[in-house]
Amino acid sequence: MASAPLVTHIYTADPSAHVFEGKIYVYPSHDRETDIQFNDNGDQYDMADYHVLSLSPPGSEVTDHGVALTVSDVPWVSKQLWAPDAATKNGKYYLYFPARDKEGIFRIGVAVSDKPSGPFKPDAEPIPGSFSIDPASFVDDNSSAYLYFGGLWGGQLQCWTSGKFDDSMSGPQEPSGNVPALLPRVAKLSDDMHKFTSEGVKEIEIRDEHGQLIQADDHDRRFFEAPWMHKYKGKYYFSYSTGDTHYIAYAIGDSPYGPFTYGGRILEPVVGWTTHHSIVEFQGKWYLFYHDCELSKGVDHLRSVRMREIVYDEHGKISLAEKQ
Ligand code: FUB
Repeated sequence: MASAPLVTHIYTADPSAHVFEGKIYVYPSHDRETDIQFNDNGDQYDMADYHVLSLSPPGSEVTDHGVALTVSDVPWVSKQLWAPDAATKNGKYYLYFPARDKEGIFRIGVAVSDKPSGPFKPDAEPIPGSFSIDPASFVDDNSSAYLYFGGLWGGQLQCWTSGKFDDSMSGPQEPSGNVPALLPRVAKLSDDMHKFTSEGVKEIEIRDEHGQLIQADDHDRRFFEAPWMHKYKGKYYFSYSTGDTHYIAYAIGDSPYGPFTYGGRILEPVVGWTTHHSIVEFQGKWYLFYHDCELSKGVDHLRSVRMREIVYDEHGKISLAEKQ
């Protein structure tokens, strides 16, 4: 059972939801019409700006705050403003966004605003040391802030296994066989939220019930893209898309760095190839934000953001609430 799209006047995808100033703010990609044919490199996702949405309470009218950042605002970007996220600290709001630089390599930028709705002013350069796609920010109870990121195939994570960009690995490639799957990444953010700390970028381990790393051939459980972090009852929940098997899965750990143990699936495949989500608590209830292509009748790069309530059982396992 799908919920209604949050908005229908524009196509939106990759929703990152947060509660700021007592409202739910959603930071989605802004999908647009393009003649680019579907391919496994994701060239058809040719987005050029971001809009910010807000609502309070769930079910109420959604406000589109208009263009918050556009590709021409960002000196280092060539194209493809993909899945963003936002965070607040020190009284400011930070928008984290992936895009291809002038060499066609995905990097992650940061832009700042005094308001959660933007407009956001971007830094002139991407975050030093950043790469790949799908940044997801998480500010812990002690105010330490982290950026999770990574995505395979068009998202280029497989190009960075040596630590340097390897163009020969571009496109729909990843390890196969009984070897560990590629691992998502996390970096602690500096106090000013503009850089990674000297800790650098770390890999995040996702393990099975026996403590073994999820293997590359385990496409139902291995990380593909769309990381998200939330905390529930003191546990860290790392959730993600499995990509070519189209699930939203999650893993649970005791630290923001992991390791995380695979916990199950939150969302089965939706209409469309991609699946991407976020999880947020609002007024004591928990919500999953996600997208699908029902409104565009399956056109893969024209997606719509939706939300559904989720619940936890006594063991901390997540499922969609039956009654929505
Ligand atoms: O929207 C472009 C890409 O599609 C995102 O970065 C991925 O997570 C997938 O949703």
